[in-house]
Amino acid sequence: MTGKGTGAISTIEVFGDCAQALLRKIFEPAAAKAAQLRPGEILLGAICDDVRAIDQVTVGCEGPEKFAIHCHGNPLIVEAIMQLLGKHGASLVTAEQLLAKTLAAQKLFNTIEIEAKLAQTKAKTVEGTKIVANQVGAGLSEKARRWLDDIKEVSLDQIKAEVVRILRQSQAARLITYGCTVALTGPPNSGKSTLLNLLAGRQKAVVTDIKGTTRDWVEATCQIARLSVTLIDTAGLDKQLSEPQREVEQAARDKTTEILDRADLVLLVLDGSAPAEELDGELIERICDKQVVTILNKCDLPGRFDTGRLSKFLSEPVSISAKEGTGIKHLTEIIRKACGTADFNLQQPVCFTDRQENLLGQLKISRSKQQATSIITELLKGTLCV
Ligand SMILES: Nc1nc2c(ncn2[C@@H]2O[C@H](COP(=O)(O)OP(=O)(O)OP(=O)(O)O)[C@@H](O)[C@H]2O)c(=O)[nH]1
Ligand SMILES: [Mg+2]
Repeated sequence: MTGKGTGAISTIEVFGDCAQALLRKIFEPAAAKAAQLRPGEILLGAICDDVRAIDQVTVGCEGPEKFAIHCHGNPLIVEAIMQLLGKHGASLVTAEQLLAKTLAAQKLFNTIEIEAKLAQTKAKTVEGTKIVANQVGAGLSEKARRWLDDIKEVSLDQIKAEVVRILRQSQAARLITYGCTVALTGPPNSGKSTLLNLLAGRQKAVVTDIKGTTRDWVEATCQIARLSVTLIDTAGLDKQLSEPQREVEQAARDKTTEILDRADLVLLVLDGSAPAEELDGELIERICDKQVVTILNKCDLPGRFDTGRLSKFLSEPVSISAKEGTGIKHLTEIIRKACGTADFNLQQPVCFTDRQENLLGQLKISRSKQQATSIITELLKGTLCV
């Protein structure tokens, strides 16, 4: 029931027809007299397998067949107790699966709303929790209900147009809710690592004036413009390296391209104090269909970069000095805009799970109202795989 990872205490719920019988097999109470396991009792004792005590625990008797084992929070102890329960025939479910089952059994919520309850715990920002909460009794669940109610009166094209809008807005909603990955790229020495350190608010990456300082990628999680961002600093790509460095360069290049591929947003950092050089062709190829913010760094030095030489697809460059912190507020606003999250209306209907997105993708290309009806019904009543 408690979150994954190390904590002081973890709680494992044991419930169902044979819960008491199962607990009697593995729990040895500390008190000499036999434990009654009556609802309301809290007992101190040990969870034991055949040969040894796994942990000292307290057991809360919450109901005739419902118990809470409070053990020490080391994940290894939790795992050992879970395995022991499994060995004695318990079926193991995660807290998320249990919540999904409980909510489904209550029949108070449709599937989108259950997904929203589950997503609440995963949202990485306050705005994200609001977006998800707004899909309960409103937002996407309300929209889907309306589609079903009005299916006779409304044209399929009208529904499809709404679906396209929702899918478009969902990309930004996902970035706000679950966070986004931002990759820093550009030529060597342009100041990528300096910018990473500044945005992360700590010295994560090594900065020197030697070209090619960063070889391995460096990651930092931070908040930028109210977004939860995983920033990744990559190796500056340089074609003019001598033979002994080529192998390292190639490995760094491979890693950089992989990171660029999965980034939601790319910050292309250029040195504004140096004359424009032709950008690495492979780099341009990788980022040309990505959301890119072009940055002219080192604006504290005299500008020598001719922006007219930039490829057309690159955005109007933002001038900053990563060393002195100049222009960073403006940059964070541009980042929020580029992610489509500026002025985002938290009330609007959006998808926030793959299941919903897949179904809306199908709805977008549905051929008849009958087909649309079955997709919308699935959206509202389909079963969850958690
Ligand atoms: N004047 C000035 N110098 C800067 C600025 N940003 C970075 N530098 C300097 O530029 C040099 C290179 O900075 P890095 O942050 O290591 O550059 P990088 O892009 O990570 O370089 P690689 O890891 O080699 O690709 C260092 O000497 C920094 O102090 C800036 O805004 N102004
Ligand atoms: Mg670097």
